Order: sequence, then C-alpha cells, then structure tokens
Amino acid sequence: VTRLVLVLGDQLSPDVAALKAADKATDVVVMAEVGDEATYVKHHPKKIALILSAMRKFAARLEDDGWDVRYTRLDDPEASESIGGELLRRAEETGADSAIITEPGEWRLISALRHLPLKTEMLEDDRFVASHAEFEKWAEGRKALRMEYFYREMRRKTGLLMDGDDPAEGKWNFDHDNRKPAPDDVTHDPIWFEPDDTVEEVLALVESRFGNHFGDLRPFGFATDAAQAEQALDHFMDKALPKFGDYQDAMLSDHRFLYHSILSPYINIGLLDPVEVCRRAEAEYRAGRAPINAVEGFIRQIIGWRDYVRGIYFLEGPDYTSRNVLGHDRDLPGFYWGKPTKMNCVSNAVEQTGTDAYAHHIQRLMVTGNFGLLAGVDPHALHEWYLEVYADAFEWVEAPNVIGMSQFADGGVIASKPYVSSGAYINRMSDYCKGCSYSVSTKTGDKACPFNLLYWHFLMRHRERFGNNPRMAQMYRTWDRMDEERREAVLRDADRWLKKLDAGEVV
Ligand code: FAD
Ligand code: DLZ
Ligand code: SF4
Repeated sequence: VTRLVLVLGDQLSPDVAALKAADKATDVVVMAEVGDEATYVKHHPKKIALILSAMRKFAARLEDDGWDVRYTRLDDPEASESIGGELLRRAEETGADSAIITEPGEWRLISALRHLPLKTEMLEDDRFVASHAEFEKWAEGRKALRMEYFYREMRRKTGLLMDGDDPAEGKWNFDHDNRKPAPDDVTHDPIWFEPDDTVEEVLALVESRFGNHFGDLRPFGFATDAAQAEQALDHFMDKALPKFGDYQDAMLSDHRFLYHSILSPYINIGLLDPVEVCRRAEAEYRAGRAPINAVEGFIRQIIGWRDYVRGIYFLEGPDYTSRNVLGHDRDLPGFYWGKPTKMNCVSNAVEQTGTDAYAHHIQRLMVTGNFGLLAGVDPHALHEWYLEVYADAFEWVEAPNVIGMSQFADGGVIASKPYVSSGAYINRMSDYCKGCSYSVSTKTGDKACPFNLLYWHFLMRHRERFGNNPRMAQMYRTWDRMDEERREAVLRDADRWLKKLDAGEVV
C-alpha cells in the first residue's frame, strides 16, 4: 500500500528525516501550500513568499530526482485550507493508509497531525546537533540550563574549533573581544536575488491573498533555493565574517545589516545545513582569513544558541508561549505595526522589520524586546508579533527567544536576569539617539528618553523578584543612592508617559 511522506515549508532539505526514511519507488511525497499556515498568525508577505517560492522549487527538484510529488498550490480549487486536510485528501486520492512526517517545529502542528484519522509516524527532525534525548540528558538534574555549558558539549560533539580536547586558542568564548560600538563605515551589503519566474508567480499570488498583512512584499530579494542560499553563504564568508564579532551588537540607521549573515531564514527552512555553515566558518579561521573572535562568536550563535533554544522549546512543552511570570498585560502599542512614534530607535527597528522581514539580534532584543519588557507589554502579544513579522520565525526558535530570553516570561529558564537597559546602552551601540526627539541624556521631564524612565519603573515594579538577584544588585544600589525627589520625579514621569501611550497619543 502507498505511504505518504509529508514535507513542510520549513523542511526543504533532501535529507530531512522523512525523506531519508522513505522509498522513492513506492512512497508519495505530499507538499501543500495552505491558507491556514499563512494566517494562523498573519505572516509578513515576504516570509510567505519566501516559503512558497522555496517549496515550489524544492518540489521541482524532488520530481527531477524521481520522486512522485503531489503538490498543492494555494490557488488550487480543490485544496483544503490545512496541512492535515491535504494529507487526508492525498491519502484518499492515492489509497495510502499511512504517512511519515518529520516532526514540525511547532506544538500546534504536531498536535494537529497527531490527531488525524490516518496512521502517522513522526520522526525527529535531526537537522540539529543535539537530539531531544541528548538535550534532556544534558538538562537533567541541572539547577540552571545555561547555554554556555551546553555549547561546550556541542563543540566537543562536532569537533568544531577544537584542537584535540581543547578549544581553539585555549578559550571557549571570545565575546570579551566583541561588541564594539557602531563603526563609522561599513563595507558589507548582503546579497539579494532578482525574482525569477517562479518567484514572480508567487509574488503575484501573495499580493492578492495576503496584501493586507503587515510589511512590504517588494522589493523581494531572498534566496529561494539551495544554490542561491550557497551563494549567500559564500558572500557572507567573503565579505562579512571577519568583522562579524566586532560589530555584532552595533546598530546603524544607514547600514542596518552591518556584518550580520542574514542566513537564518535559509538555515531554518532547510536550504542550508547549520553544521555545514559552521564548518565553512571554521575553514575561514583555519585558513587565516577570519579571526577567532568572529568565527567563535558566529559558531556559538548556531551550535550554541540555535540548538539550545530548540532544546528548551521541546523540553518546556506546549504551554511555554502562554507563560507570563511577571504578569505583564499592556496591549501591544500601535507603533509595532508602523504607527508613528517619536522613539527613533523603535521607529527604525520597526521600519526595517516592515521593509525587510528582518532585524538583527540586538534590534530585536534591546530595542523592540527591551521596550516591551520595560513597558510591561503582554508577552504573548509580543510572541505573536515576532512570529508574524520575521522571515526566520518558527515557533521552536522564536518563542524561547521572545518568551524566555527577551521577556523573562518563563521566570528565568533561559536568562539569568532580564535583558533591560536604559537609553544609554542604545546610545552607545547605535546612531539612533542623535536623530531622536527625546534626549538620551535627560532623565526626567518631557524630553527624557522613555527607556530612561521606564527602566527604573520596571525595576521598582519588580523589586521583590529581582532585588536579591546578585547580578542586579548594582542597579538597585544606584537607585537607592538617588535623592528622594529625583526618584519620585522619575516614577511620576514614567507613569505619565505610560498614560499617554495607553491613550494612543504619539509618544
Ligand atoms: P547572525 O547575527 O548572522 O547570526 C548567525 C546565525 O546564528 C543566525 O543565522 C542564526 O541561525 C543563529 N542565531 C543567532 N542568534 C540566535 C538565537 N538567539 N537563537 C537562535 N539562533 C540564533 N532567530 C530566528 O532564527 N528566528 C526567530 O524567530 C528569532 N526570533 C528572535 C526574537 C528575539 C526577541 C530575539 C532577541 C532573537 C531572535 N532570534 C530569532 C535570534 C536572532 O535574532 C536571529 O537568529 C538573527 O538575528 C538572524 O539574523 P542573521 O542570520 O543575520 O544572524
Ligand atoms: C510558515 C509557513 C507558511 C506561511 N506556509 C506554509 C505552507 O503553505 N505550507 C507548509 O507546509 N508550511 C508552511 N509554513 C511553514 C509551517 O508553518 C511550519 O512548518 C510550521 O510552523 C512548523 O514549524
Ligand atoms: Fe531610543 Fe531614547 Fe535614543 Fe530616542 S533617545 S533613540 S528613544 S534610546
């Protein structure tokens, strides 16, 4: 009897688990463009276009390789609107009585597929360094699940940047040499690709179906197949990797990509293999073309952070996205959707998000994330926003970064203290403040940078929880040393500012 092999829009690798386990001679591959996946949150049009274009090209590649592929287009009149519906329709069409599935990266879809009236075998997605079992074993009995220790295990397991049993150049982590303020000049621009006929067809479809979603569809320049993604990888290795570490945390209005790789969308949907990407970076180091601080930092983001957050997502379970230990419940302000704000940093990060479906790590963490946390925005609303607006966002990677790392809504599973800062940090790392209506050096009054006001407001709201955290003691001591009048003014002005925000004024 025929068996179905499901390939999802973020599983576009020829050696994804279900394809590896399948038999080309007898099994039938099912791929489906469905309305549900594009609208359960209203994904950025560029993200939808990336996924549908890459799916179409991948399906053609599988067919060339001799697979029988049943591919559903979004505008196919017979199509149902869901992945599960399409699997059942194809089962009826082919007489199949079972399906093999590579585990999706979202509990929502795992649950939907497990409850289908069809025999399904769900195989673990093995495009990660650590399996679920290995991560669980690592986590077992630990008081705190800190990324740094997990990362060392992954270095040992992969042999990346190892000299025998020792880390290259004697240290696991070279972050001390990284995180320099924004440079005056940037010599890197990411590589973009002209839409070909397949992409143009998808763009027209996305325009007509999802033109009302937040964000610009055009110009569209993402790589949409493995060959283009390889070119993007070559380009990054050649033009940006050597300076990746130095300017990893910097933000510039006119050079918004700095030395970042813009590879996450391609790695996450399967066009690039994460460990291969790291091997390429290591080769640059071994050949003397890129320094250790850059290469170690880059590799840590992938086999460290990326693999670690995936482990956390699956370890913590389906309720993770509804956690809210700080009890934050403010509505997501309209400026996250592009309404005007006088905060130049936020306006820049959101604007780029709208045009590119991209913002780099520090914009996500220290601008939009930091603001949300300081202002007490509902973490679930932020979670949905991040999932919608970034081309690289899939829940397994987005949720731990938002709920855990950025919003501390998981109570410290990921972060040992909340990532909050006043305007001073943003000013040090960017050129945003000079173009802002607020004054970053002003601490109270109408001109005061809202990050300055809200920083203390946040710390005071949560003193009971964080007052005894040794990593935050310094901040509370600073507050306690301020004179009474100043402290009152800060909290009063913060409250006043939040009232204006809630009243929908342009703030
Ligand atoms: P680079 O800076 O060039 O880094 C190289 C690679 O490292 C990335 O391509 C990515 O694969 C990996 N990486 C770096 N940091 C992380 C991290 N914290 N977690 C996982 N992988 C990482 N990343 C996503 O892939 N999807 C998301 O939905 C996502 N949401 C985020 C939300 C918040 C609030 C924060 C703070 C971070 C989020 N990240 C997410 C992590 C990170 O911001 C992006 O991976 C990165 O900005 C992607 O751009 P890049 O490829 O240019 O990365
Ligand atoms: C994100 C997305 C979108 C927009 N569209 C599709 C689609 O039409 N078909 C599909 O198979 N996958 C799509 N995806 C990716 C899925 O949402 C993703 O596989 C799950 O969220 C699990 O990570
Ligand atoms: Fe952002 Fe404050 Fe700087 Fe304005 S002054 S850009 S609000 S940090």
